[in-house]
Amino acid sequence: MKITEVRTIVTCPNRNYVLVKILTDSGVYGVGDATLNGRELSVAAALKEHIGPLLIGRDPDNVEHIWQDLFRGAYWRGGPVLMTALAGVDMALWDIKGKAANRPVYSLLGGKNREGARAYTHAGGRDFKETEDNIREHMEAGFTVIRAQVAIPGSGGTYGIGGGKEAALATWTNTPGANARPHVEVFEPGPYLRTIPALFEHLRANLGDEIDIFHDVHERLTPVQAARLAKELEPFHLFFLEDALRPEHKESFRLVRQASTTPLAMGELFTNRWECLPLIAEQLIDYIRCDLSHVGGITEARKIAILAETYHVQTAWHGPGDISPVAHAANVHLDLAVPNFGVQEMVRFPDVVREVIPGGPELRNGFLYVSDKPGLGTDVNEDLARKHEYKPAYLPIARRADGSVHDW
Ligand code: CS2
Ligand code: MG
Repeated sequence: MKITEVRTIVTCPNRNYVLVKILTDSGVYGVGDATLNGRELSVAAALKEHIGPLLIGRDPDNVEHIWQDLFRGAYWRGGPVLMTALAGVDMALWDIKGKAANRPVYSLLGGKNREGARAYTHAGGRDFKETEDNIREHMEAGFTVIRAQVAIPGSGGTYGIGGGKEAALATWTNTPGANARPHVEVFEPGPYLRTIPALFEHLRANLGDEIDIFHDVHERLTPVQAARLAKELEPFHLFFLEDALRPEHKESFRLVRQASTTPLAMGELFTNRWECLPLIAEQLIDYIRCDLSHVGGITEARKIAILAETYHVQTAWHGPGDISPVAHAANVHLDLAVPNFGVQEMVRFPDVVREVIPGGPELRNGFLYVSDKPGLGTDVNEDLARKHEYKPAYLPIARRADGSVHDW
């Protein structure tokens, strides 16, 4: 089999997605996800101008060889743009491999360790009661793990709230279009550090101990602040505390780890296994939560999972609305296969996304399932995709009250 064409498809059914379609001379094709939220066209250009042409004439079965060629062979390596482009190619190649072998991808990864992937979704609210009510709705829908965020007084809208139900939808946080500008939020550690322990005290008092709940810090704290938060949250038994620190400062996790037994998760901003390695090998985290679309795809995430398994670290792959159902399917194929699966983040995609990019995982009673179709089971409807043109859009920006830049 030979690769004959590499198509880069940029579409905006509800938000922007970048898909890679790799076609072969045998008629089999594969589809991968190369979406990088807010930087979509830079990945599309890397694919169109630099990476796609290198694949023509190659045998798509040699996934690892192509991966190594694109990662190391090009001298310039790593970073979110190139690793997302590589991830798109990698997923499309695994899709082809599965279709050619007439097996679903999980089967090629070692087969099923479990039937479904335990999933979590997002709850948010303008106050504690609204977050609590939103959690109750998710529990009624079958979820047993739920992320809880709440508006912080004085922040002008805080990451992850979106006012109740919207928190669990794959929607925009700002209005896309030619004049789009990032939404600016204020982040001050004082109100934040007072609010979050109080939120979890409220949730445990009203929801009991059984439901697994947790919080996403979104890399906003200093090491000592994160240590304080982890310690103060300890009585409320979080499932994990997500992304407490900036991705640059792996060594700072030692401080947080020493301060408490609150389980820690990290990784959605990492782009390769070497970034994960110190946290895994020193057992400074409990969950590694890279994004398959940003670490170079299934090939690299599988290696990260194996490293993690060696050190009692479980997986919790990033599954937000800004990656497409193709990447969500790749997540679940890997979730089913690895022994050290922990939990899978998910969002509900609106119908329009499911029409343009069909075949994503299905949720039943709090678990995600993929189809037994050969490959990833997902596809892109190119005619429909063309009708939904790219719209510029940005992630929000967090600033301190004095106007200086803070980590989002
Ligand atoms: C979040 C993401 O899902 C998560 O845990 O941290 O929503 C994140 O903000 C976006 O993926 C950024 O693109
Ligand atoms: Mg997160």
